[in-house]
Amino acid sequence: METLDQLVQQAAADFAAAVDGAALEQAKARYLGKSGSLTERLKALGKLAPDERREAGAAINRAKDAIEQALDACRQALREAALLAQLAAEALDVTLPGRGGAPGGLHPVSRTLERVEALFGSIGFIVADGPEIETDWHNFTALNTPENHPARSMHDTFYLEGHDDVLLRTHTSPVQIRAMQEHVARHAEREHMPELRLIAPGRVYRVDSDATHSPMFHQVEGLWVGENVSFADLKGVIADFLRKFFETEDLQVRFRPSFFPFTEPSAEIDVAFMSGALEGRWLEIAGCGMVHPNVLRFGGFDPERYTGFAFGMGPDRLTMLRYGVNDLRLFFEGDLRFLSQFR
Ligand code: 2NM
Repeated sequence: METLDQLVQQAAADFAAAVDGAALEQAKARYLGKSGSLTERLKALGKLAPDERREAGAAINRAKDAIEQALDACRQALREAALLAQLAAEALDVTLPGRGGAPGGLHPVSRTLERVEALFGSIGFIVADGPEIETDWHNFTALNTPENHPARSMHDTFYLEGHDDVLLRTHTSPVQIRAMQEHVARHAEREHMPELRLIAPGRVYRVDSDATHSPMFHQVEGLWVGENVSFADLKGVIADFLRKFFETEDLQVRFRPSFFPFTEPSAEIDVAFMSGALEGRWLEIAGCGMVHPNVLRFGGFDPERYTGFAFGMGPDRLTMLRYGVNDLRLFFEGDLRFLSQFR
């Protein structure tokens, strides 16, 4: 039979050879378990004479301590190895550059508005804005709209509850009224007033909702007032703008007589592309006209001395044409699958 020292050495070697915790516990059982080799020796003590028993028992206990120490050392080593393996497996390279967020982008209608502002800005138009909640006077009366005009009805215009003279603006024209009044007040002392050139982009509201109408939509209106502003200027400015906006000289522009309360004469502006999917089809794109003398007067200008032209167009529609979008509602649903195509 092997000596206790050999047993201890054998146990230590077995423990060291264990590849994981389970193997180590199995090895332990071979020595310290119920019928482990060391346990058997303890049991055998009973067969020894009492005087031999004490010394043999002490030797076995020393061997048991040594085996348990070896076991602990191996348990510790396995734990450390497992921890190192886990750390290696879960290692993060904190020096890698961050992934970052996906870059956002402007809404397609905002892109159109920026483009319109830049193109008109290049010929001296400033951008003006004003309140979306307006008075009946600024939205209708100052724009020469008769008291009984259908646009003033509750079917067409959102009024604020409890007010019959406060409403959500139905166009950005009240901005032009405010701008005219401010301009005239600012230059009241001068013999020659500088020209007023502005565009008014923004949200407007009408009681209307279907595939081609949203109760909220966008408008850009423009205004040029001066001492010799003519319909010829209007035609040149608009045609030039449209060719630049659509980035093509192959664009036909026509002015079709029409009516608006705030302009006289008035016209609808149609365009026809000379290539592409919409080739040859006339599309209504804007309204325009010479500012009505009553409107100039409400704005503070003397209509005997000053004339002006104005126009209004829908940037939502301009955006649909420029990008080939076929449903207006896509602009207002906030669906990223649609919007991210314009990044
Ligand atoms: C349009 C069509 C024609 C317009 C008129 C004015 C103002 F305030 F100067 F009188 N601003 N915008 C106008 C004229 C708007 O939209 C289709």
